[in-house]
Amino acid sequence: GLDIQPHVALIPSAGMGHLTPFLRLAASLVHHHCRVTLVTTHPTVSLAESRSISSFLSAFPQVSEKQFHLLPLDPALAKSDDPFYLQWEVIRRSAHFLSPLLSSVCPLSAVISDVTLISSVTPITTNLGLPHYILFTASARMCSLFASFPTFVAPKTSSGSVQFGDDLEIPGLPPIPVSSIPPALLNSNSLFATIFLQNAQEVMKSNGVLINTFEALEGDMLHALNERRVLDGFPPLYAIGPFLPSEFEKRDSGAELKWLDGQPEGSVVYVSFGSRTVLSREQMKELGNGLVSSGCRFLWVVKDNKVDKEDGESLEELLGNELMERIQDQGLVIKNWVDQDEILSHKGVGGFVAHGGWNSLAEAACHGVRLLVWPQFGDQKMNAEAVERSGLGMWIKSWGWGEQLLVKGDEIGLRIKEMMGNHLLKLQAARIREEARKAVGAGGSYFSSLMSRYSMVRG
Ligand code: BUP
Repeated sequence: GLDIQPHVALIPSAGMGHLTPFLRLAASLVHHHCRVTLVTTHPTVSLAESRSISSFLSAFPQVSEKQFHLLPLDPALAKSDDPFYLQWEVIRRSAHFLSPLLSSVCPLSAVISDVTLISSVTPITTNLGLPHYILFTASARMCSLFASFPTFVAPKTSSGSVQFGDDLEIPGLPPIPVSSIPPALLNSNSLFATIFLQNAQEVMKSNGVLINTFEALEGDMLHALNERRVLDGFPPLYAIGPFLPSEFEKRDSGAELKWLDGQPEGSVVYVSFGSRTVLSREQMKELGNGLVSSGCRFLWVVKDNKVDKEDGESLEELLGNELMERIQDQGLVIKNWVDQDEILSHKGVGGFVAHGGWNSLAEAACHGVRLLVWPQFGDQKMNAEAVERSGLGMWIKSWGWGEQLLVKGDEIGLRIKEMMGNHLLKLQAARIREEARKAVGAGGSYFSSLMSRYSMVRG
């Protein structure tokens, strides 16, 4: 029949940066009358992930959960010390469980899996004859590197290091400086590079790539990819962003909101480095000094552990009493998980100092909050470049990668002042917000019609 409800299985990967966009997509699919099955990995790396999954499932009882129990991994077998990259590897090594799991939820119309899992899921969807879509969880600019990576890695040196020229040339686009490439990709023996390469090869077999971005943010990249100027034969890229947070993500943010209510409009700098980035203690203090010296009001979310299951230190221990005292009149410092969307949508907030995780940047775009991006690792410089190109924000190339270089408080303070005082950025951010509003509905209905086409074909 033509009116069969489409049924989509979603397979997210590890880390809030990957889980959050999947849950937002799931919520949007439900609102567009799709049936959704969510594959949940057990265990998760962080508490934030397991909490987020539980609140999602209680908010959407119509979504079926399929529990995916992972094999234990001997860390000695995997070449990484990042708990999130290790979990990607664990999921890959447990992928044979996914086949019976997905067969048991047939009839499915399509499977959407995370970009980190493509090569594990492709054989299964091929075997089951199911359309397979990929959710790419970073910027379209990062996607262009992903698409073209296999053509850049050969030939390798014996040490496994990849020989790049000065810049990566992508026809018709500004080149990607080698200094912006995720450092882990420069050594093709690293776990990250191995997974990245396999997935970039296998993505070619997928039916399409979904991405949380929109025309006003990354129009030129989207066109280049879809006109196959980046790579011949790359699957269709569907810009279905910006993804919106959903009710299940609400947290009690009474204290932050009360403080924000007392601040002048657009005066506050929000500072957060995402869910898995920890600054060194020394860098944390310099950032604190920089925020104070900027003269701006600020709301700073401090993180002292990569994985939130571990015990942390108190703010006094982390920052010292002297700095804490100087901060008091000017800012609010928090160590807990905050409702970032609520904060970014508050009229008191005018700027955001961010690490460059794509979800955070897209959220800033949605709320018209200008950015100072300070990339720390992975795809974050690529994302920062996208933001700079769109006009939404700035980043300071000489700061280097977060772990490599101590940036002094005075310099940080100056740049924050520059970002907050930049009238052009403010105007552009407001314009991008308007465009984001328009893009929301379009992306959602576009995707739902794509999905119903599949249910018709298969129904
Ligand atoms: Br911290 C924090 N509250 O306190 P990114 C984060 N978030 O809502 P990441 C909160 O987590 P990767 C908090 O709004 C965003 O949706 C935030 O994702 C939310 O960075 C998400 O910005 C964080 O992509 O992941 O966590 O470093 O590096 O994988 O992108």
